Amino acid sequence: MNRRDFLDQSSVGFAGLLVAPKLTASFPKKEIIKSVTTTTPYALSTWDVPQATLLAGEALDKGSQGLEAAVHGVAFEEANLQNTTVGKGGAPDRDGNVTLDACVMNHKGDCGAVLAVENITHVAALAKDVMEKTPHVIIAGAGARKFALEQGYKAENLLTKNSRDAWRKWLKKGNYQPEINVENHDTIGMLCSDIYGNLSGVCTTSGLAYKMQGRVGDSPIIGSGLFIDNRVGGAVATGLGEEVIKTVGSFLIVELMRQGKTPQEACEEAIGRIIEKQKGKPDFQVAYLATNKKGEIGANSVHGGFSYTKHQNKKTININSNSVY
Ligand code: SD4
Repeated sequence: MNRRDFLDQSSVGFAGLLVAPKLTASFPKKEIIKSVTTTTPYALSTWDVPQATLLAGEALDKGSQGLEAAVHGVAFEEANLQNTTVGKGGAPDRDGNVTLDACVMNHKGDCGAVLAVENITHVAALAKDVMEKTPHVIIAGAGARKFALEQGYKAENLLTKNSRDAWRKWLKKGNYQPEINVENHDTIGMLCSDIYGNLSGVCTTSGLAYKMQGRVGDSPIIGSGLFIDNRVGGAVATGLGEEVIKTVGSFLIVELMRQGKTPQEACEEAIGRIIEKQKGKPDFQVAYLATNKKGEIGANSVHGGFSYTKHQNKKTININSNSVY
């Protein structure tokens, strides 16, 4: 069979699959839903990050679009040297290189991501630039750094004295395993609903502490660390990226919400999918945060200790998530 015949036959085959009725029938035609609800605007972020969530929330209150607000909010944590899992001051890989991952997705379904970027602090903004200023969705490594410098980002040493000292201490342990435990997670996943109720999101991280060089987790992978469908809702993940990727966690949650589950039910189902593959109680943490178009919010995690921050009606509060263990 020549290539042409193959393509013709496949397109017939695929077309056959695509006309399966219910997949498209129930979607509203309009991409952007401009209904102002009583709950919007609001900003949600994984973990206890009041300042970042407040900054995003205030921007939304002033009428900023969701993605601008989210990128603005997470920039605070990217520059926060006390946060050792995001941005500058993030823990390095096992060879001592700090490599950052981030992605963004807006209400139109556009997205951008950068993977394993060195020397650039504000990788969420960089992912947004990939989305807006290049014909691509993902740019990795040296290419992402080069693009950042071309865009006027400053090259910085992201390894602080504290993170270097902690890394050297870890090296002395000699077991050469990345730290995949219950406590070592603080990736910032932020979901913003603007004054029109349009949803956008961001995920930014330095990834697992002492990972192998070049390892990339779920955080910059659209559908795993973050997914938005403005007709349905949005979800973000934090925790052991390998497990999130295996279950395409954030996409799964949005699809479950599309089928009628609340954000809470959808997060619980997605955590359940991870746990059912383990033999007994997992020694790692994964947590999800989700919201839908009604402004309902849900969160769930494998282990206790996960919380999220919400800014709404000029108040910023931290809320404990429920968990399986
Ligand atoms: C990763 N999900 O790279 C990230 C880690 C994380 O807080 O959430 N850290 O797998």
